[in-house]
Amino acid sequence: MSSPVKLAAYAAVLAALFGGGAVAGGAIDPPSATPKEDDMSAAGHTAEQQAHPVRGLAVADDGMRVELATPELRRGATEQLRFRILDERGHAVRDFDVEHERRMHLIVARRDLTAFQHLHPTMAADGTWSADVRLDDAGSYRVFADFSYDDEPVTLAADLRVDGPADLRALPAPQTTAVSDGGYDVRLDTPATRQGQESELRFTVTKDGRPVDTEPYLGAGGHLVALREGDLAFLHVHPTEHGDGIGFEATFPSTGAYRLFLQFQVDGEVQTVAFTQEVA
Ligand SMILES: [Cu+2]
Repeated sequence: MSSPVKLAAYAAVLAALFGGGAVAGGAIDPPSATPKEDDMSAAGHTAEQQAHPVRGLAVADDGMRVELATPELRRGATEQLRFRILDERGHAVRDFDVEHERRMHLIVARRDLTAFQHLHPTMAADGTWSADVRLDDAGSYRVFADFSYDDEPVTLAADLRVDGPADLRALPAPQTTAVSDGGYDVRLDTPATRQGQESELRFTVTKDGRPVDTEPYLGAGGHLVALREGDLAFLHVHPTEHGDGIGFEATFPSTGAYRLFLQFQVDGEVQTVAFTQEVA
């Protein structure tokens, strides 16, 4: 690229960054002014990201890495989990996009998928994110930092240890009904799911046999995290607007078992419920 063209492109990127940053930054976070190099032009990234049906298998991807400052937490105590997202030069990224109403979604899942937490950490001025978390069971956990940067969805993940005797369990067999942590009955209706094909996952919530009106949560009818058994690959799913209940579209990239963690809100309280999904 010749110099004038390169400079023009760089200026356009800066304008977009500062323009977008000023609007979004005013809403929640202190504005960040970290200029990007011209290699951040996103055209190549977009196609590459869309070709990635699974994420969350790596600590580093697409020029960013997650650095977990607290790779070990004590069992049964409220501890502060801290991490940063670093760019290629080792600088903390601070100018995240707002996605699903937040700049950062933090998922903590036990390796055997028996434990799941979805947290919204807060960011300090130096780019360090922190969240209080309490893990009552020893074992190995996966920490997913799910965010959007430069209009690209990114999910990076790192391992977290909780020391002590660990009792690992097998994944529960698939069932079409489950009870949320707050006692709501949830039914999962899904046609047979096949690898590589888009499937619709539809959840309906009842209590004592009567339908329950759920409230919007994170800008949608609900929030769904799908993790693959074996490697905890993190699937990207899309909420659907149409139909009854809470619906999502998901494409399972391979056969095998997945654990679906649905969250929805009723009377201001977030409910969590989990299902096992077999994919043929
Ligand atoms: Cu979130």
